[in-house]
Amino acid sequence: MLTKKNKYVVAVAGATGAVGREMVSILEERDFPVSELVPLASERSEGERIEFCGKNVVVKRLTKDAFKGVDIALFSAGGERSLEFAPAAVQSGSIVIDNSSAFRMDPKVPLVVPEVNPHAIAGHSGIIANPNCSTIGMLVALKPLHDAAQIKRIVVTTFQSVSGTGKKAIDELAQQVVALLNFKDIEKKVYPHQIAFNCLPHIDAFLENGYTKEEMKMVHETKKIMEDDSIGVTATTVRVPVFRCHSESVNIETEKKLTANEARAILSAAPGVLVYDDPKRNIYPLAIDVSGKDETYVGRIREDESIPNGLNLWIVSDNLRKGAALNAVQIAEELIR
Ligand code: NAP
Ligand code: 3JN
Repeated sequence: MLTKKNKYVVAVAGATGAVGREMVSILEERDFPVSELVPLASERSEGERIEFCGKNVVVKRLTKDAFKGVDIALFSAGGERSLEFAPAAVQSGSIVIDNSSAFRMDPKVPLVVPEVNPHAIAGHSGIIANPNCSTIGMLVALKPLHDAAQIKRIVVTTFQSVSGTGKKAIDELAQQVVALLNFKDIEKKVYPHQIAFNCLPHIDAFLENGYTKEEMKMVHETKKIMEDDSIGVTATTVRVPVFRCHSESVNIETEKKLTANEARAILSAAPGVLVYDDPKRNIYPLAIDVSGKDETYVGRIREDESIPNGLNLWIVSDNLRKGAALNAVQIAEELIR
């Protein structure tokens, strides 16, 4: 349990990464009551400085001893590090909010999107898991529709930005674009194919069933967060040459009929959702506009004319914010409330 305090010691494991840096800036932006920030990373970053609230805080090495006195530990240093260090952090008395997939499907670990299932936080025993970025964006928009009309099936195709892969992938896209525009050869270190000016239907490892791990994360995590195993989910996840924000084309089939206007009205009142849907004026969510925003943007809301009760939606959210760092900080805010 977290003891109520005026301010908390907060560690960020993976503080030098794409998600970790965003966590640090969101803690500051949202005025999270931090008495001390403890940025942790690998030995490569030991001694580097991270700016937080006007101060330069020295990055320490992630070790099992690093969590003494830490109240809340935000983890975004990869699944292996979470498996190795999160139990030690809990042992030291910290509550861990973990961004990796390491504990997401553990029945003892709540998997939380605060707009969808905040009540699940109460059941934690030291670790709370943050879902995958593609799942978070989709469910912020779909939960209110599920409450209104009971979703039976979800068919989703994602268009995921390179920042979802981390800082090396951001550099790879930038370098490939510059190289190609200068008629030079490209280097491929992060992705198996050229990502510049290309779309890769491949995110994370392929599984025996032909899907990727990313696709199956969306299937399993959706059922757990919505607390409804009856929802059918099928996903195709695609990496696109966009720096930031994941876009998703989502088709849902519902038990009860919802018109596009009814869906628009429900989503307009939903927490964390912004309806951005006026195609006649070329208004629909775009990755470049949603970048840096907290809300999940929804547009292109249409009835699926091929079935009696179906809707199509275009959902865009900032993968580093709502898809990762912001969702984790919102969980921490719920914890201290
Ligand atoms: P990234 O930009 O590559 O950053 C990785 C971070 O982990 C860096 O701070 C790195 O430290 C640290 N790290 C790596 N190996 C380490 C080690 N052996 N010991 C200690 N620290 C180590 O990656 P990212 O995009 O921020 O993602 C990090 C993790 O967050 C992912 O692996 C994933 O589990 C999770 N994530 C979740 C979502 C989501 O959907 N919710 C989205 C993206 C990422 P150095 O700088 O010292 O190398
Ligand atoms: O690729 C993306 O857009 C999201 C990536 C998420 C990710 C990257 C590396 C490891 C994850 C995740 O959160 O599912 C993991 C992981 O399995 O922890």
